[in-house]
Amino acid sequence: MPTINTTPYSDQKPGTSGLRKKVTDFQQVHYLENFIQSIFNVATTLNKGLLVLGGDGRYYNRQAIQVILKMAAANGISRVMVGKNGLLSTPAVSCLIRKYNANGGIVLSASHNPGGPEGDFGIKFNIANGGPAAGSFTDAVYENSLSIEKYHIADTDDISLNTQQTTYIEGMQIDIIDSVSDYASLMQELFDFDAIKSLFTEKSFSMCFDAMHAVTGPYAKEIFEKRLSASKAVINGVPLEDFGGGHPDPNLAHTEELLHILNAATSAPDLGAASDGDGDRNMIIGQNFFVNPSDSLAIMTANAHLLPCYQSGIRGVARSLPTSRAVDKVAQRMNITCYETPTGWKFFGNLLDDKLISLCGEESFGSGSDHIREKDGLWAVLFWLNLIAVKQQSVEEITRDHWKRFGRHYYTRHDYEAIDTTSANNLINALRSKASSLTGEQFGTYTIQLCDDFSYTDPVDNSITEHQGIRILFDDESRIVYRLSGTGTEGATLRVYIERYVTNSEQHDMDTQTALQKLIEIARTIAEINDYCGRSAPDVIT
Ligand code: VG1
Ligand code: CO
Repeated sequence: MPTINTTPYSDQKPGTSGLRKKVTDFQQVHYLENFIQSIFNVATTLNKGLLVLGGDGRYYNRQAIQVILKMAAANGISRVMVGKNGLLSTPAVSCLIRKYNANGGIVLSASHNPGGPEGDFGIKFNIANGGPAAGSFTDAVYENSLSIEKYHIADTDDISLNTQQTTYIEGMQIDIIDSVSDYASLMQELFDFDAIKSLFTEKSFSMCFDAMHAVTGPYAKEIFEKRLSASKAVINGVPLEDFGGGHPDPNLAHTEELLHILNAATSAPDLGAASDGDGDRNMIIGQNFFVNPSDSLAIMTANAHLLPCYQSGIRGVARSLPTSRAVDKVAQRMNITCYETPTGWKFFGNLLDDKLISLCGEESFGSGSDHIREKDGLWAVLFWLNLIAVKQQSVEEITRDHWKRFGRHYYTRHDYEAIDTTSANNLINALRSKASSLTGEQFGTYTIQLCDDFSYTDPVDNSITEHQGIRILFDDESRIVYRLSGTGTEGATLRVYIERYVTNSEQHDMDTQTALQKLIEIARTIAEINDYCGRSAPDVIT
């Protein structure tokens, strides 16, 4: 098989979730091939093994799949399972790897980043447990990419991805599979589909799911409309290469159409939901009511025992550092451990594999459980539907009840996007160096109890991950966290996470930005955001 000479690129370092770059970067000569060969060089267990391959359907998905298939054949992989039309959601890849004992999977996606010829593309590698590869693996891939001199690729025609079939490239078997059925069946095993179905057929309950022209369209139609009889539940359900020009990020800033439908004065659906480019994120809303993702994780934890799949109870839970501490309150009450991890799903893998936790989540609209090793957007929507079917309460009632029982964590994230990378690094370094001296400092009524640079020791393999974000804890349980994004493709993005804990239920109805106003100002002052970044306001507030 042909071996092609190549020269290395210096920028193939994966971030929070795989390698994410502009499409035009991936279109550079040998750029894609170099990175894929580096993966194959490091993932030696793929040799003579099974690989799962698919993507979120964005621009360059199909071209990349053809290249990867030819390279897989030339690298000694025995068999590849590919989603029809090249489509597989991130959770579906995780499900397939586990179900068919694959040796790994490649997901082609830049997740919630915009797509199209001028947009972003990305590559994630998942290991045999179905989850994202750990930092040690991606570091090794990056090292390999820095000195790569050749790659292997079969010299053959493209294959058709449009029909389910089994075909071969130079002896390597390729199964083009239905993208949806295995995943949909797993969901049906986990949740009480009869109870959910009766919501739609016997009660006057209705829902609207916004697939944002991303990968979940076919999954949502099969699950909500076909299996659960929720008629006309899905909007923007056809995957498009540029997501219809939209930003496939399920939050209040990017789901205008869905919000309009849910906030209608008459006949608004009871539940609104959306997911991102690759289907691993979720947003849950009720009529004129938004469920903060951190609250969603806490509510799931408090109620999981009511659902068939978690009847026997929850072992433990985990949340990423910037996620609000709402779930900590629940864990405390339930007497289970709540782990605090760095940002990114890869840190949950060991905890799930070792059965230390059953549920986990992130503030960035991600939640999941031990059913797979990725966050899972449709799973979260089904969880809420099942909960509504059991409790016979609205989204708002469930959430307000929760606040009454556990208190409310007002929570917001302020993003400063595309700022100068050096300035962003300077800001974080300055915070880091003054962290320890901030303890005891007072800002109005707020006193800093602790300020540090978050470091995580994995309780399973004892690996240490440092410099994961600056956290400031106040004596009233308020908190500010700062970190730089690891998924952007332009300059740096500073994320500032702010929360305040309020137990008095008479104060559970404030506007979030108003409730957090003082802390927002304190966060800007401490980090000197204006001075370092020249920005007087964030670009995106979630
Ligand atoms: C962001 C989120 C993080 C999430 C990651 C991947 O990372 O903050 O919580 O795990 O995206 O999600 P960052 O480094 O930009 O803050 V996805 O849906 O892009 O695979
Ligand atoms: Co995603």
